[in-house]
Amino acid sequence: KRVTVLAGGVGGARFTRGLLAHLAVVAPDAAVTVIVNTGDDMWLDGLRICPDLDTVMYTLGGGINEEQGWGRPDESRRASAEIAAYGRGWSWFTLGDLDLATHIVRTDLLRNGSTLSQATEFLCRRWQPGVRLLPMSDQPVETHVCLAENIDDHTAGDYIHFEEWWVRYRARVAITGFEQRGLADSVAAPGVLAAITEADLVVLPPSNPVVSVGTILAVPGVRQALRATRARVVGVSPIIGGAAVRGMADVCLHTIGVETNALAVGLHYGARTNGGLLDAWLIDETDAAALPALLHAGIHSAAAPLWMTDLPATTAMAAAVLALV
Ligand code: GDP
Ligand code: FO1
Ligand code: CA
Repeated sequence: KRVTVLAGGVGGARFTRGLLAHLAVVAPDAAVTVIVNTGDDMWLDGLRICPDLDTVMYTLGGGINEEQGWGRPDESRRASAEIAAYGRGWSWFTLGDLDLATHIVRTDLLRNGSTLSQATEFLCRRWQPGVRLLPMSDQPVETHVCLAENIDDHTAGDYIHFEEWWVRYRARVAITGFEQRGLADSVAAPGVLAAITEADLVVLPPSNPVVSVGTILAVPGVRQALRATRARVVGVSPIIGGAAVRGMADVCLHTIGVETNALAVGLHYGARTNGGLLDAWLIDETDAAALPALLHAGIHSAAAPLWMTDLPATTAMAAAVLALV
């Protein structure tokens, strides 16, 4: 009846779309809460940008650019071209004109005293995502990476924002680790801990285990809430056949010393019966050889097709998650 998802951007958003489609058929009265990573958030051009919140909001609200997975379709870039003409902004980070309106409204709300939760609720009044969308925290938390080499105007040892490393350098510049600024002192946003402890099912969707789900898990109280909830906690592997399906999650995993395969990520989350988080773990059918090791580790697992190629495939994935518990 009450389902809570801990999501990043594209992977979390697409999975939740399939989950909603499946629940519409089997449990039309189910209520879904999505707790979203805000570690990718940043100030740019004087505006507060929340990439993962917007990706989930646009995807579920029917306003996403399906090809690129983030931002709006039919975008224009006149405003960012003007900002670039002043020599300001990040030329390698696209802020489309339609998307800019979202950032302007959000920043206006924040500057007038709204919390990020309140601003998100306001934006969702327009987009009607069909879920309760909660930022993981109302305090700013920003993931930075520590560079292991010199690049452009940066020196080894410098920290740069995660989005600069990810988008500008495509994660191809070596790093020594992640620093989640503000995380230790952050407080879970209103409703976040209750959404976990009072859920009937909690899903870790196929989001980046390090910089998306990992960041949410590190908000004080979240891990304990997951350990304490009477809900089943089910994860869906973002790794298929030893590869990050889209994006560079493999580099993130390598940085924290986790191998890029469905077994290693499942063991990284760990069995709830053994100090970890998972009651169950869904892996791709091509990774079925990992099932005995997962079961041995106390994680109830199954294999199913995990490519979110279209809505029917994603809906079937959500069905497989529900079938596991
Ligand atoms: P981001 O914030 O936009 O990077 O999105 P997320 O953190 O929510 O998800 C990104 C992760 O989704 C990637 O690292 C992939 O591992 C995973 N992913 C993307 N597409 C698929 C898919 O079709 N199937 C599965 N199983 N994982 C996917
Ligand atoms: N991703 C890109 O690869 N390039 C971009 O220029 C870019 C702009 C952008 C603007 C707004 C937004 O909400 C998301 C945007 N993204 C962009 C996606 C996103 O920030 C990252 O790919 C993920 O956060 C990585 O986890
Ligand atoms: Ca993200």
